[in-house]
Amino acid sequence: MSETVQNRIFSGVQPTGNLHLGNYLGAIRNFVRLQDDYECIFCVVDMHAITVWQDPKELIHNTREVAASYIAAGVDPKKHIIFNQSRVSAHAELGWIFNCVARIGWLNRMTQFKDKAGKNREKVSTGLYVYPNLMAADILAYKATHVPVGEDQKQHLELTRDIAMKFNTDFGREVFPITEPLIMGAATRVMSLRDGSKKMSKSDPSDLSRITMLDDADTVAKKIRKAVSDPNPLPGAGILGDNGEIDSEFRQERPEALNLLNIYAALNDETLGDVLGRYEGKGFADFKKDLTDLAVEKLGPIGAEMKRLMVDDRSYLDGILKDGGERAAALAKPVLDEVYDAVGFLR
Ligand code: AQP
Repeated sequence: MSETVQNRIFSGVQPTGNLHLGNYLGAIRNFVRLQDDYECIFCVVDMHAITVWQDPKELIHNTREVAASYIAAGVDPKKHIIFNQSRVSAHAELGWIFNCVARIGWLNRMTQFKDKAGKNREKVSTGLYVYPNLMAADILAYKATHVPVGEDQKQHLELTRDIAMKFNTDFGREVFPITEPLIMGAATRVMSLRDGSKKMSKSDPSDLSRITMLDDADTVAKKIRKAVSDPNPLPGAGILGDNGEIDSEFRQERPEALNLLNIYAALNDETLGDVLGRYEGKGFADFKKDLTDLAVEKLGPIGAEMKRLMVDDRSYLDGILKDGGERAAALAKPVLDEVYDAVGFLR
């Protein structure tokens, strides 16, 4: 039987291009911070990416881009595992079993599917619909005990827990752990620079909506300059309640201002209160200049290292993914053996 290692993390990012500040602050930066306390498996989830059409050449490029971002941000690929999902067949194999464990009603409740499919429900791939089952397989193939999740992935992790419980109950064995979410600190949701009610996203048609991890200093400056804001001066810490909650009127009426303030606080590793205290009464022009300098200071070196890895050190990068894939496969093999035995597959 494969053992459950305490404190094992699985997480991933889709190689769908335009890796952005939200992916960095909401996911990749947290990976770096978790690596001292957890045994980490960081995946480039290329099988999830193809649930919507991906150009094959771009998919390869984007897979390297995500892997490079993990390494450039500071994940240690020797100590932890970095690989792309399609290298390890256990994901697809366990994903199929979970297609037979999860219920249609559970998937019908997934809000991300509803958002992504929109009015096109009949025309999207079946992969997009069963995506959460594959995500459960990603996590449970390694018996991961913890998954760092942003707001948008909470529901999918709940489904993973439901699948684990149903599998354990159906087959009368405690095969899978009930994975715990790790909700990370501030800026779990970075919003679009063009519309403070929409999350910053790779697939937003407007380039100006996001700062990417590969943007150069001029591009970052342009995007922040053009970011939607308002003519009013910045508020002070008075908009925060006793428990740090943000005044609902401010949140509703100035979502873009709030987003820029949150981005600043997250990049500078401080609280929103600290930022508000410093900028109270100032206008957006000054604030945006400072935010630009900060974003360039924090993202610039990471972007430069990503480019170096992708262009000058591609064989090193590919070697990391290959080695990571072999190590991941070795961890997943006994789990899959246990699952096949529980299910009754003759081997
Ligand atoms: N705006 C965001 N703020 C904070 N975190 C974010 N993440 C994504 N957008 C934000 C986090 O990044 C991780 C990887 O996301 P993903 O690649 O699996 O796909 P996604 O969540 O669907 O990301 P995108 O960028 O919005 O892509 P598209 O446009 O293709 O849907 C996750 O941990 C996610 O929480």
